[in-house]
Amino acid sequence: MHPMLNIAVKAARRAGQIINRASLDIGQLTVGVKQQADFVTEVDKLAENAILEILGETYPEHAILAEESGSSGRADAEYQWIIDPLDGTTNFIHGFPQYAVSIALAHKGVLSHAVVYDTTRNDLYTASKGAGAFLNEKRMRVSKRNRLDEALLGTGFPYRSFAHIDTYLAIFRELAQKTAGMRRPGSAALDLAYVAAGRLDGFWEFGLSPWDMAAGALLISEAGGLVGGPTGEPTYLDSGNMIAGNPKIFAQLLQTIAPHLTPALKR
Ligand code: 2AM
Ligand code: CA
Ligand code: CA
Ligand code: CA
Repeated sequence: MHPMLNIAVKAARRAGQIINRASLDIGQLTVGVKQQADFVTEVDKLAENAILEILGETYPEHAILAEESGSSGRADAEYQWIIDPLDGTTNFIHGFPQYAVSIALAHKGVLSHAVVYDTTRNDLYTASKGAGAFLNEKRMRVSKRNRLDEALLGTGFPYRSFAHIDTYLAIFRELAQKTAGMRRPGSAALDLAYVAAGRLDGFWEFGLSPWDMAAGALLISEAGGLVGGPTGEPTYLDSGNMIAGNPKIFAQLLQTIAPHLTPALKR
């Protein structure tokens, strides 16, 4: 394992310990609301601090983009860590066991290492650019399913910004009729890990943040899948609008979604 990935794994496991310990006593959680339906707990912050401490000890010169503390470091830093200490906070608060730690490293803007850690199952998803994607010790591949009518898709409902809800629902209506099913587990990072592992054949969501997507995106591309914006362009990390899947399903998703897109979603 590459030393940088190794440090990321160490940080993810430390955050996972904090999350798992706290999950035994969710009745004691103090829940804050950042904005309407956007919740944060002290566990999100403790987990993030633990990650930042481990990364900072080893790589003090690297820049950081983390959900709870924002960005820090030099704008011209070669390396940037993109961190979601707890993806699926709403699930965590409810004791619904579907959440994860997500840590990615970008080198000169290119994703190079990724960890998604499913703390409730102790499942570790990792990837390094050019070296493949792994679930624990085992190599991951995206699914080979090539028919949309046999495909199981993951998605996330709009929850904060409802700018694209009509478009979202129109696409949902069409895909609900054209696919084998859709799942909305509530942790985007873990949904993307499932695409990489071949459990989901595709995924789509609008309005995501970079820390929801960065690690999962590298898992998918290293597992042989494709990731892009709604028209296939590579700008999803900026726009937050993301389509992913095995290559066959990715292409069919783009085709299905295209006629619904508004100008704002084509940017
Ligand atoms: P979070 O738990 O790290 O905030 C995509 O759906 C992402 O949106 C989730 O992975 C989740 O990341 C975030 N999110 C925040 N509030 C949400 C809510 N009320 N419902 C669904 N997702 C939410
Ligand atoms: Ca959040
Ligand atoms: Ca998140
Ligand atoms: Ca989070």
